[in-house]
Amino acid sequence: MTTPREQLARARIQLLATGSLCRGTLGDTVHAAIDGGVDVVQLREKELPDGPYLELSIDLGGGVQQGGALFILNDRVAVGQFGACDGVHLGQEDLPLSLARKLLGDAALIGVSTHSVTQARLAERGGADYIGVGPAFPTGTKDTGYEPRGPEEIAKIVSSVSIPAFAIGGITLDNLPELHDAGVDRIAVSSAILSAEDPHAVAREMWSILTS
Ligand code: TZP
Ligand code: MG
Repeated sequence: MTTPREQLARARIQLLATGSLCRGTLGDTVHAAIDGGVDVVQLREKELPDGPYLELSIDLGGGVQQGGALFILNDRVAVGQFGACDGVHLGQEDLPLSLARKLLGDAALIGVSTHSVTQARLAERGGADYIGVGPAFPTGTKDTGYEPRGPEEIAKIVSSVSIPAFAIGGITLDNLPELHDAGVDRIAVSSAILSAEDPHAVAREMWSILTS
């Protein structure tokens, strides 16, 4: 059987899943995207209190995992302790990695958002399973507080670690080729897939660019 870490090692596209960005239901959109090649789904619902977030994660997570994708929770370590996910994703301002690891145990996948080579190496040394690296391009989805890094800087950060590193922020079908040409082969995407008329087609096209 493939372990979650083996699955992560092969992953190319992480989808940040937020219902308000979808044209249809969150569930239909996520499943279409998984069919198109998304291999990690990170549930990102900033406004939902823990109770409804837990219910949503149980509803969505089983289907995501049955569809062959990993299921990660944005930030919510306490909800992650319930166990209905493969792990959590932490921002620089969230619970420290060492504490999240103590609470969730070795089996959990833990990702960390990074914005520089220093942060990327710190996350790797601290035992992160993967990192996000961004923002690559301007994005309207999150006020990141950081200037867009651009393809060359993102590729430099990605290549500074040996754990999986997913470029994030403003990635679209239009700018993905330049990111890939710079040396990036894993991405995390929200609006370009969720808000597309055909999320399946966009995910599939992104996957084929990343694997070309
Ligand atoms: N963290 C850095 S950029 C970003 C997050 C959550 C937003 C990514 O969304 P999009 O719509 O792919 O730019
Ligand atoms: Mg966060």
